[in-house]
Amino acid sequence: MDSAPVSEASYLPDSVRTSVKLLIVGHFAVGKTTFVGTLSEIRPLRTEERMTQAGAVVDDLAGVRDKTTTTVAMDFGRLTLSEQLVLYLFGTPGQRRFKQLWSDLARGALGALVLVDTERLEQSFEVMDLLESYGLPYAVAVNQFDDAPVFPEREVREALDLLPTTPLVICDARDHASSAKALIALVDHLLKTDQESP
Ligand SMILES: Nc1nc2c(ncn2[C@@H]2O[C@H](COP(=O)(O)OP(=O)(O)O)[C@@H](O)[C@H]2O)c(=O)[nH]1
Ligand SMILES: [Mg+2]
Repeated sequence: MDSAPVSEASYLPDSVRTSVKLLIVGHFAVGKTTFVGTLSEIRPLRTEERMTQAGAVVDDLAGVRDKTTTTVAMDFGRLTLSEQLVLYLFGTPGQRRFKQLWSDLARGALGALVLVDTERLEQSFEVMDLLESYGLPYAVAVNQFDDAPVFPEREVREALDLLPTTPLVICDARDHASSAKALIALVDHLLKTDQESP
């Protein structure tokens, strides 16, 4: 049993007025669990399982680095952005067989951060199509793996067919400041989109 003391950060201050649900999405092994773990101020809830040979039939493991566990339902974390604003982060699996789960997770979500890997950009289309079908605004963050190619922003935008208004940032999902910056790019985008809508 884990008997770590509950830290003060586990409790929300009374000043919090707004809570926002955000999805952290992307294809298999793009860094969603890492990202939520890096940013969450509470011990993130994870539903990881060891990957099995049986899963290899349904999950496309091509190009996946040394990964031995996979998220079977979702990751959940919390980040207090200011005294008034708290973000709830839902890491949402990108495997095709989890599409059903999306309709539940998308409910009440204000937007999504799409993590992408420059090694496998084409694998991000499926998840961006899903977001568009739910009408969820999103920002894109390249999770820059050490061994992945570095492309100029313009080329990534072109390859992903992004709208000029869709924010594109580069992050390292293992780094707190860099991941927070990516999330703030999304929050800024959502605030702008909200102001523009009638
Ligand atoms: N080098 C590097 N490795 C990363 C980064 N983000 C995640 N990883 C590793 O990539 C693997 C897949 O990450 P994970 O968070 O489980 O991906 P998920 O399937 O999207 O939840 C894990 O072994 C991570 O430790 C990153 O920014 N750089
Ligand atoms: Mg995961």
